[in-house]
Amino acid sequence: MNTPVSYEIVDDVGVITIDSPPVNALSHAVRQGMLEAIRLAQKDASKAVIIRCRGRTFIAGADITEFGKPPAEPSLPDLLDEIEASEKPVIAALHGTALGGGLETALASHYRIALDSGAVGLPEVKLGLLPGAGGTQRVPRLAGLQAALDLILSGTPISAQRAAELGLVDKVVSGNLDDEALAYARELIGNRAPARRSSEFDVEAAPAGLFDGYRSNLAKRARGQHAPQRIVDCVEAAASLPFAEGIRKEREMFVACMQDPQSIALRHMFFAEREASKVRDLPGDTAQREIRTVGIIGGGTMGGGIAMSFANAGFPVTMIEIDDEALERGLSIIEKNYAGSVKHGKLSEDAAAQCRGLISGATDYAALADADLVIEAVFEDPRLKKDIFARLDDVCKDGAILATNTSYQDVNEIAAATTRPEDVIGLHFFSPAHIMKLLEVVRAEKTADDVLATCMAVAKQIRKVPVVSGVCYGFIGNRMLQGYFREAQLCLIEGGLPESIDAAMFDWGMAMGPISVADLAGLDVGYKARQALPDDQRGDPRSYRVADALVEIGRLGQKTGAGFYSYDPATRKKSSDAAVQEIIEREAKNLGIERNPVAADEIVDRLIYALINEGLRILDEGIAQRPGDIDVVYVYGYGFPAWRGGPMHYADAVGLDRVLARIKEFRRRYGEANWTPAALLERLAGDGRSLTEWAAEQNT
Ligand code: 3H9
Repeated sequence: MNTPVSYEIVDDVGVITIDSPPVNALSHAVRQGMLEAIRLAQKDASKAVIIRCRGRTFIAGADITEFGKPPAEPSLPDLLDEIEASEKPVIAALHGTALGGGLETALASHYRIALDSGAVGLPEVKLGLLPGAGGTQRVPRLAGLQAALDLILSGTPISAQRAAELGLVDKVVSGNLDDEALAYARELIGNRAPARRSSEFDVEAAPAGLFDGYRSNLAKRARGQHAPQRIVDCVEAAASLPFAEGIRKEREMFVACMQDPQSIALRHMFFAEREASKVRDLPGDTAQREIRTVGIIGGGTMGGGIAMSFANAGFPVTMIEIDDEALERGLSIIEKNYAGSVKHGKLSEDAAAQCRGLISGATDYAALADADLVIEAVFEDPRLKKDIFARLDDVCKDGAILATNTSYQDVNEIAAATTRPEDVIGLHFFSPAHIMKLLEVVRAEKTADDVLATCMAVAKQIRKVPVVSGVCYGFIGNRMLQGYFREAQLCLIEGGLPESIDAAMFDWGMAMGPISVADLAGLDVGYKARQALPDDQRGDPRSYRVADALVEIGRLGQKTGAGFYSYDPATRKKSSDAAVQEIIEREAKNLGIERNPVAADEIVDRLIYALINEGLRILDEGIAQRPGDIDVVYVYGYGFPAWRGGPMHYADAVGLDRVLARIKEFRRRYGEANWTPAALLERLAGDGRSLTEWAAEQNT
């Protein structure tokens, strides 16, 4: 039987090797194997012990797939107690990413050597957890309280060099880590180095106000989240209690986090993000096309951001604009964005210049003749898009992938404007495209498998999170948003104010309230779209009258300094505007609506349940592959709080029967047109099944 942990003696050094792909997570088998090995090492002739890993990384943490299952002995804390108690010096040899329980294993060892390309971190907070195997007690002892708080609260890994500066790593080496670790072990043996236990180190005295300062800062920065506050409690315990008591506090807090719905939601997101990049009916070994150069049509905000995303990942990009003036404008926005990245310390001057140097411009489509992937990013005019694709069909080489960044248009129709619809796909980026991580990959009827596989892989290369969507109006994200915005506007005219609607959603956890989002996006966009439609296709008039009235007096949103709010021209700070309240009241009166305040929980339920209901239709139609994909879209593209797990996870957490009952209540109160329960919701709630159960059945 293959065991993930082996033990051997090399000269007088005991070597424990963990080999458990893909990331050497601390599964039950790994913990068991390590325990047996450390016990063997206590009894043999070895004089020191090395813990090292095979494969791409040192231990990347506890095995997240085991969370929520019954605990199996030995627990990680028990194992680490035995490692630390070893009479012989234990040396952890780190490469890759030593994360979470992996770094905690290293900290419970007596000495740490790391490869210079490595990184260490405690990312538990990103899973709604805290380091639960001594991390909150040992890091303060080795690196100090503030460094501990920063490392554990950010969850972001630091380089091996930085870890050495902080005292978390003793030695950083290059070359062959196995050899270096053995040499280090011999050096320690030669020096008769003791088994140096970090639990026995003193903790510095805490500066006055340190912990409360972090707490109040987190109340804003990590609004609504429990794990960060609990982390501060644990580090405070490290400063004030003996090690054993601090560990007890850490355990208690870890268990509280583990059972917290916030952590369940974040763990769901961890796996949903990874699963989303897999296309169900596409074998993992589907051939891919080679992408070396990229063309972008349109140098506006979207085109520029997309160009930057590719250049940042090392792809040469040719950006096409209609004339020199437009091209100049587009390139200068890119220039400004890079300058901003340098100013904010996100890129070095050199790196920014290198990326910028990869973007060139042209006004002739002939410049795209050699491009492997061309992305059209012009404004939403279906005729224009079809013209562009017909021209691309003429100039692009055989096998080039032709993509549209449309947010709404029918990708099948766009594909039909070419003689090669199999090469056409939708790549829907989110603004600002060089920052937002979501990429909806729209698979049209005739999109070839290798085109889809290539785009999923390229998305990862440019550090996006890809989610596959079928073709429908607005794809996954924007289609769902319609009901969400409709309800926001209805709550407004029925009795709310921009501030009360935004506050309800912001307090619930959304990154931004829907009224502020509308101002940011520009009220003229929806207005123009509605004007193009006959009256009977514009939707519920109560849901756009106020917005239309604002557009008609030139209040288009942030860009004109006024929309639902007024904006300070210098700072863009928003403020309420009595004139808007008057317009809301006037329009309500014209529509015969008697305004009454709408409670915050009703606002939240109406907006979120509208999202959920449409999400269920999208699943039923097969537009999204699985509920988790929709969650990824909403968390990465629409500011949905990750700690609520996305709209579909949230629906399961509330209970589909309760969601259905509330939607039926809304149907009774507000009518059939906006509140017909999705058929899938009726079916699942009727059978007492959850979306998670349904998704598992779909996969089998
Ligand atoms: C913890 O340690 C708690 C302790 O403090 C206390 C305990 C008492 N477990 O991301 P990738 C899988 S909490 C199980 O695509 P990359 C992943 O699902 C843990 N599985 O690769 C994927 O599977 P698949 C703290 C894991 O190279 C495959 O590995 N640690 C785990 O882009 C490849 O992953 C963390 O939070 C795991 N811990 O990135 C670290 N990790 O191929 C979480 C990964 O079937 N992990 N998998 O889809 C990461 O951040 C990244 O995976 C890592 C590699 C940077 C390691």
